[in-house]
Amino acid sequence: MDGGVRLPGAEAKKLSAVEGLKAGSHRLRGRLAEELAEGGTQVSEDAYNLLKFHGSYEQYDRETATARKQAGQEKDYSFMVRVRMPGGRLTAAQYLALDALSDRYGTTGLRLTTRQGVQFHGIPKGDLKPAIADINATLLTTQAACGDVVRNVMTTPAPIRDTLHGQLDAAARMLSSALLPASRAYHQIFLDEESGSTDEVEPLYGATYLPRKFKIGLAAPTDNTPDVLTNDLGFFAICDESGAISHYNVAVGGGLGMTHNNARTFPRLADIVGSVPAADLIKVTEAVISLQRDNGDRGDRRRARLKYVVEDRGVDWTRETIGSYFGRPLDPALPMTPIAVPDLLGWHEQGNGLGWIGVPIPSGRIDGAVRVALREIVERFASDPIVTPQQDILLSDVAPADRAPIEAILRAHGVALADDLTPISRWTLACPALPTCGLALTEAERVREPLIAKFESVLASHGLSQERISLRITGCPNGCVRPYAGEIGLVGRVPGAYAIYLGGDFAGTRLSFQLLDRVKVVDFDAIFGPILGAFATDRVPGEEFGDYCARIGRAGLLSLAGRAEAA
Ligand code: SRM
Ligand code: SF4
Repeated sequence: MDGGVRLPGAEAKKLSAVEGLKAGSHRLRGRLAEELAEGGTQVSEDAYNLLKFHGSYEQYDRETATARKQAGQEKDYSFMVRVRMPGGRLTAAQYLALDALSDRYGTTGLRLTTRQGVQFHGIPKGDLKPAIADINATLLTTQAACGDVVRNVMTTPAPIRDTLHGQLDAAARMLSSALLPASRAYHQIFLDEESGSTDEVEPLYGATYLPRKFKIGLAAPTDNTPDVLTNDLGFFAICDESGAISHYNVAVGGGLGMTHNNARTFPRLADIVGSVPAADLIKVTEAVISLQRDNGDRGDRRRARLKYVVEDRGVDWTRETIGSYFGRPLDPALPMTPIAVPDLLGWHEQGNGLGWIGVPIPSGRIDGAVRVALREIVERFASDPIVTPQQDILLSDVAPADRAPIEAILRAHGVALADDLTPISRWTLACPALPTCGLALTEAERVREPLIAKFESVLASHGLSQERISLRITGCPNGCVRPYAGEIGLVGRVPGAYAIYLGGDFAGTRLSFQLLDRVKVVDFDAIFGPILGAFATDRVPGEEFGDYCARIGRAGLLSLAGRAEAA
């Protein structure tokens, strides 16, 4: 796929071009500073790849590309910028600064991401440096929000003021800052830090950083909203009798991206390989990162994630090898309470006399009236927002007396609150897809509402309107809203058609399977109608939809849908 370079060594292996780029980039600098100063609307391919490490993607408006080409014009280029904010936590001041930034640089509002980040779309090349500098002025960063490094660290978002949640929040922040690259490239290119060495030692990452992106999530088993098992490295907190975290169970090798028609690529959930005392969190994290640094496939970027190392070498090898980096074998995994995903929308108590309201944000898009409402609330009540892995926002630290005025502001701006929505609408995720995502094969965010309406009507016809079902829609198989870990996954295939995935569980502990490929949206009713109808009548008491699908299996579901021939 990539051009490739060969590095010296007995077993010279063809490395992907990005490996050569990283090695020769002087710790992620390349000619980025020069290119950003050169004017124009786009950057070179090398700069495109290095920019990711600093939190930005060059994109173009896919909608106008063909017409512009026919008119002899270049594509409408702009830059997406992603903020790294562990656990999705923002202060009120930071939120307001990000909101103001959207006006200053004319972006399409703020977009909350499935990894608890915030993205801006539509920043012109000439504004990239000042926009990133402005984000840093809020004490946030875009450094390592993308690229072959540890990405935004996720954790349970609920602002419950107990020891467990406080420790998880602190752990996510600690890991996030400890795992930033040592290179000062970012500070020199975007923040005008004076140049010093351009070949800093990267003690953990090394000169070529990691083979691929690396994702970390931490959770309490009682709140797996971060879908911890879909991360390269996941942690489940184990508490002692006082309620403090004493240990973590360590899960390794999750990841969801795959390529249609390439069976060598596949989604995978992480395996729990053991446990460590809480004090060893950073040490075991560095051990797992080192394992991936030294063993991940640097020749094929489609197969470079840690999940393929774990799958190819086996879980036992992985456990032992982590132990050798860690300095001793991991302890056996500890018993956990069942993994669950609670509903964080609506009003909740924090445990300190204050409360939070979870406000549903369809596809995480904060624009128009909802943006005005959130700004007014955060300004007036100094509530600190938290982005959830479901692309929603929690407004924390609300005094009991402020609940009614906050709700009134939301209502005055026509913001749908949790109680106004059906469960399927509350639990639907959709990725940006068209027109910004360069990899999108189909629509996702822009068909979210019509698809929900379709499901709502089928569910209503079977008396299932109040059934909690998770629906995840993506514009391609990369899996950005974790479609293979939900109950219904619709994965973009060709325009107007999706692959259907079923049988995952709500709590994110079981992968789904592909029921059918290339299903046109007009055929959804004919497929989901009979399956949901059978679920309504044949489920065992308390059985959830994902569990029902797993129990009936692919062949059974296909026969219900009248597609037995596809089995
Ligand atoms: Fe993602 C690439 C958006 C979470 C798997 N993802 C992309 C890009 C950057 C497209 C590109 O490479 O040109 C998308 C930008 C679209 C746009 O216009 O904004 C994109 N991914 C997103 C976001 C914004 C989706 C959302 O609706 O929120 C999420 C940003 C999270 C963040 O703040 O960091 C996002 N992406 C995910 C997740 C979910 C997660 O991490 O919990 C996954 C699946 C888990 C995983 O990594 O396996 C995910 N994105 C991918 C992949 C496949 C990676 C793989 O190794 O298989 C790609 C493609 C790639 O890296 O080559 C990708
Ligand atoms: Fe783009 Fe595909 Fe990710 Fe959607 S799932 S944002 S289409 S890469």
